Amino acid sequence: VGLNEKEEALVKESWEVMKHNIPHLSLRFFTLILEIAPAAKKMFSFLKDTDEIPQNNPKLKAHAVKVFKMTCESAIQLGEKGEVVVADTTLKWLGSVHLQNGVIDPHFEVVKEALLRTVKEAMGEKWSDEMNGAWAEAYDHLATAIKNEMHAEA
Ligand code: HEM
Ligand code: ISQ
Repeated sequence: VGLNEKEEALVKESWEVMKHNIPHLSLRFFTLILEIAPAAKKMFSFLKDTDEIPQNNPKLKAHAVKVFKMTCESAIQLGEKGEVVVADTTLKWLGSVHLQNGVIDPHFEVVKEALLRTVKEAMGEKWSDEMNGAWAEAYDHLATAIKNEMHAEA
């Protein structure tokens, strides 16, 4: 089951606003992940040997943009088709990347919280509980698909 029409509209509406500010929001998203779970820093290859503020790290920026866009685009697709549409090979790849980097299921809650806070900050006045719920549901679908791949491989 995907999103209902109202939720789909809310996800689309917020993406229309957020897509004009992708680099900034991507960094904000990652910064929130590390704020919620500082220990996660050592999991990311591009941060291991640096105390540098994430803002100045081009590799981090590229990764964060990719992840943020993927999450948003999959939310939109979920609204339209009612299923997670990330290419099958991509889903398998995501499963193994995360498994290899030591990601475990509870970590997905951290990333979820960071994503929802990013949306909230980005939308300001336009943010609503319903919008939050729509993003939460969209994220859960993608996260579940990745976790399933991780479990299949483990
Ligand atoms: C790598 C997406 C959840 C930690 C990646 C990559 C993508 C991605 C696309 C590959 C980046 C690249 O090589 O260009 C996602 C999505 C998630 C998710 C869509 C949720 C729906 C998580 C969670 C964690 C996590 C919960 C745990 C903190 C990592 C790590 C890497 C990675 C450590 C490897 C980074 C490196 O190369 O050093 N993720 N991710 N991800 N992800 Fe995630
Ligand atoms: C990988 N997986 C989840 C979230 C991320 C945020 C920034 C950079 C890489 C990521």
